[in-house]
Amino acid sequence: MDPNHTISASATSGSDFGGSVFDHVVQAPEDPILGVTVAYNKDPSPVKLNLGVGAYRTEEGKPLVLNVVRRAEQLLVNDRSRVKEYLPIVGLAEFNKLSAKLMFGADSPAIQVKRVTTVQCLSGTGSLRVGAEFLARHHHQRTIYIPQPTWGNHGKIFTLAGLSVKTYRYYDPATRGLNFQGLLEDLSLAPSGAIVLLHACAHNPTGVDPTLQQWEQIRQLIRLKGLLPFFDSAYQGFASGSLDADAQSVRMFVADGGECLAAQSYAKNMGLYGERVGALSIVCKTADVASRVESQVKLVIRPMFSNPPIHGASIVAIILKNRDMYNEWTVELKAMADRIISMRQQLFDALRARGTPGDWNHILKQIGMFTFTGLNTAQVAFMTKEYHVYMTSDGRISMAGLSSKTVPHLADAIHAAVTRAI
Ligand code: KET
Repeated sequence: MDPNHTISASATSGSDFGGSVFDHVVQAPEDPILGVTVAYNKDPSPVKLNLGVGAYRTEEGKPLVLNVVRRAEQLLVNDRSRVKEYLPIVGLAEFNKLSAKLMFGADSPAIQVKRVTTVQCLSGTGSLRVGAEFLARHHHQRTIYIPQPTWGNHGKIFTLAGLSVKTYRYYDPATRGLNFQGLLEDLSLAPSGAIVLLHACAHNPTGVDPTLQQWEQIRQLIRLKGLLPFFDSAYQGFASGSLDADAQSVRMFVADGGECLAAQSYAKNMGLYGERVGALSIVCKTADVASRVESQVKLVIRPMFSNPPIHGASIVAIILKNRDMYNEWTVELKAMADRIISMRQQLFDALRARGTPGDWNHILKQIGMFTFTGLNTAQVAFMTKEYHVYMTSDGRISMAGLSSKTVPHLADAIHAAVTRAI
């Protein structure tokens, strides 16, 4: 090689080209939900309160690792026969079987005749995404109807998966309840085959669920119109404290012999947020269809994340298969649900005691982790600025982030926001 022709280091160093190849990249906004925690973390105030993300906190304001989860982890650590080999593309078989039972019922005929395929995915979000990508490839109707409003990530997940997103009316701000007529009208106008996203229970962000009677009407309409239900089950056990009661809506749609999808998350009900444990089930007409569907779901997963992580799914499997541990889990789950319900009563009482104008009964009536307060964006901004209370701009507060100690501060903030007529 001719030394005179060696390329000088400076000629190739990035700095000599002036700008970055990414100079055109603009700063993206923070996520509307997870960004609340980012802002909260930056606030030095000692009275700051994070009611943004839906994550359970104890009465002391601390994150909670369930006792039963710690026990399961101990068993995992002590079991020297466990290895870290890759799981199959569809995940841990035992976890999938037990997750399907949890969702559809221990004696579900659909499971018995093998018309359900269940695959382990990356928590609720990953399960929704895999299900949506499968539908975008294989379902004849690529439109999905999501409730208005809904969890902020739904629209993005489905759009990026290749589905076209439309909304159906769900919440009526005037009554702070379900817009049942609007829902029925919008779904009856949906084209045949359209996918309908339904929150299995504890609708996020509104905390408003259909009654069982209303579910039955929704079911009839969906079946009559040949729509395809896709359930998002992120809060099983958190709505009522009972795992079976919170799965009723989904089970109604499986009992009629029809087809549906369900995305399950163990983030909230087992407190496994960061372990990213969830499952996607596709309930088909027959075992033969279910087996072909599973073969195609594997083709979605393999290039996306290859196969799912082993640790969290192993924790879940240990708890679900051991009767004693399962029972311990249900007790701990009920305690979390009950603490949230007691926060509802305490916040309601605190506002009443302050004579805060407005009807606050919805705080008691709403179901699940959140209260959809009805506070507007300006009121939320005021509460954050003046009281260091962090919540999503749509007025949603995570009741699980409250404690007896912080209720008075929140009530003061709400009272000020409402009475200052912002
Ligand atoms: N579905 C719904 C309805 C939902 O509220 C969440 C999370 C998820 C799915 C996804 O959870 P995962 O962690 O992927 O299993 N909601 C809370 C956290 C978040 O936004 O990521 C929230 O609304 O605060």
